[in-house]
Amino acid sequence: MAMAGESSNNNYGDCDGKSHRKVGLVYDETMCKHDTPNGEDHPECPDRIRVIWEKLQLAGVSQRCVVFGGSKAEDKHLQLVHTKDHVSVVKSLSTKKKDYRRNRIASQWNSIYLNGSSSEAAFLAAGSVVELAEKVAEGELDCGYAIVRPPGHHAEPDEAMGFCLFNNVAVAASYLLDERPELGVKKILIVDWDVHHGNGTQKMFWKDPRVLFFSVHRHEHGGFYPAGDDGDHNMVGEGPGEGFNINVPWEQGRCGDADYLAAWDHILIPVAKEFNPDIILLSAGFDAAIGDPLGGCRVTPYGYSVMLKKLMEFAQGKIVLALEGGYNLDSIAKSSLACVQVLLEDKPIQGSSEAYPFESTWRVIQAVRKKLSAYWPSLADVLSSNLIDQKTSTPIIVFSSSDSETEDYADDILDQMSRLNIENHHVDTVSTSWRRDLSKVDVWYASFGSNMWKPRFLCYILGGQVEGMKKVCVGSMDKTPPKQIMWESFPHRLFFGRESSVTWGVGGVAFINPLTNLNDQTHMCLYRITLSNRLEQFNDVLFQENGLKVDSDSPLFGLDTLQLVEKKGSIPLASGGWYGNIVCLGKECDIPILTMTCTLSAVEKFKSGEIPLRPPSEAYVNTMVRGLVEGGRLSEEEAKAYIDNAASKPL
Ligand code: Q9C
Ligand code: ZN
Repeated sequence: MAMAGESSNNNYGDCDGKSHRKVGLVYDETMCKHDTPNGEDHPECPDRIRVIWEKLQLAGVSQRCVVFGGSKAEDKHLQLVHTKDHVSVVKSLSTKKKDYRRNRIASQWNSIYLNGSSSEAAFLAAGSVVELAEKVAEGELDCGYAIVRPPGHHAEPDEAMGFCLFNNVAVAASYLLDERPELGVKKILIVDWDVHHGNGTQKMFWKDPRVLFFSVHRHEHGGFYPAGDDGDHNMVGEGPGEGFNINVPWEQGRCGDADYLAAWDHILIPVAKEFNPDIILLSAGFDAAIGDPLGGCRVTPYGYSVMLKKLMEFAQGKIVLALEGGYNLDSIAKSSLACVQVLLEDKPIQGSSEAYPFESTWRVIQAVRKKLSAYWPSLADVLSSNLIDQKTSTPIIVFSSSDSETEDYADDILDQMSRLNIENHHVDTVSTSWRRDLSKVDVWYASFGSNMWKPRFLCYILGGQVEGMKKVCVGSMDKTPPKQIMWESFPHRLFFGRESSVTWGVGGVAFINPLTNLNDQTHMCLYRITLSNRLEQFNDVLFQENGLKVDSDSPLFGLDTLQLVEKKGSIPLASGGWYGNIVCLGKECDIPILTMTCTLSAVEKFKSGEIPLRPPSEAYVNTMVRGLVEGGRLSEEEAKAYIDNAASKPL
């Protein structure tokens, strides 16, 4: 792989003769040396910046930028926002000979790991953002992107936190304001679109009216990292800085382009116009991206490019992006590329977004506008009801962390499960109306994968795990076992796909094509979900299949959806999981037979190879075989041949 310095060619003009902006990029392989002390997996991994850099090179865009290797921050610049003590503690890490000394220090901070190269990487990350910001402020560059790690926005004056050692963006902002007055930077807008609240940055400029800090983040009333009230919308700054701190705290996950762009259009952009910054620093975490294992939001590369484009209308386009979080390697690479293409202004932005913001998004936006209108007159108007009537109502299930990602981490899964239990309970006792309504309905849940084995399916009802499963199920709120079980075959194609799953490890898992094909027959085990809260169980199975968590507004799958699926055959739910497509296979005893599989568009991706077809793991095969054999459907040999056939035929 090329090192940063090798490609610092300055041919930022395009071959079509159009003039482009002079875009700076910082990349330095040295920042990859910061890693966990014993090589344990961690989401904030060295490959994050490597994949971004490789993507920019492969796409041919880094070659059109001015590329810099990193440079180390000076102590006195770090001390503009950090205590002397903090700077010297981080500096001392490199001289420590033993991991255990560093581990001791790391353990005193929240969510921090350290190795012998952490200090060097931290100084480089902060120094690189300083250098890039300086060049943009001077006019040597128009704008730029610092592809740095460790990230910075959680780091507070006297402590490291949340994978962050120094607050890179805050150091750069203070450097411009305090150390380089001759550059004429008097007002800085810091935009933080990382999915987490930028608590460190907020603290550092809390009383400073020269810095307008805007953070949009998943908050969930203080339940999302970094938990607490700091990210609340009532936190507007203090003293001379009052009104110069703006938090947009999402109440739920699954926020996507529509939600973020609504916050842009109805809060950030009008305020930015009034504030009229001299330069913009962007805490560009990409963990609100679709597919991120920690964020649970759904911003697309297109969404990021539109948000960035809108910011480029200010400060004559002087904008500096600094990488913060972002833990799905593919998502952060694609999102970064989209952003650099916007910086280069080399093509019109293409794409489209899902329809509307969530109802909760409008609620949050209205609350923020109300609170901040005391300081920013452009926020004073009440949003028209035509506007806020355009909304996606919140389904029961809130995307949290997908079951699908190989990048999932045991800690986060456990985290998610403990939340699930609490929230299930909350739903049960506080908001029960939909659960009561649905208790009068019967459905058959038809399974064609591992759930054909009853003990495995019961994990979704009773909780727990069976042999071969790498993950524990939380179970359903209603623990009544299925009342009736029967087997049937349906004319749908069974296949196996995906590289791996959290529950089964490496290997594909079972799907059926939602479309019927009379040449195919798939064996399915039907569990009768009868009266008394049984459809509630169906919802609980659905969310466990899709790695989702329960919210209190309405069920993901309700009576209306049931009618719809009976009429239309299949309906994709906006669940974000792999099994978010409900297919009605017909009726038995006048009860609808429902199954869950992927969407038609996912089938297309399997066909094209964009998502891999993969034979299932041994553990998964064994579970299916047990189901088929114990259910009296096939002999062991027949079952193995049946699976083998489905796994080896092209789609
Ligand atoms: N249960 C950034 O995105 N998660 N930091 C800790 C503890 C920490 C994220 C979970 C997430 C930090 C820069
Ligand atoms: Zn983050």
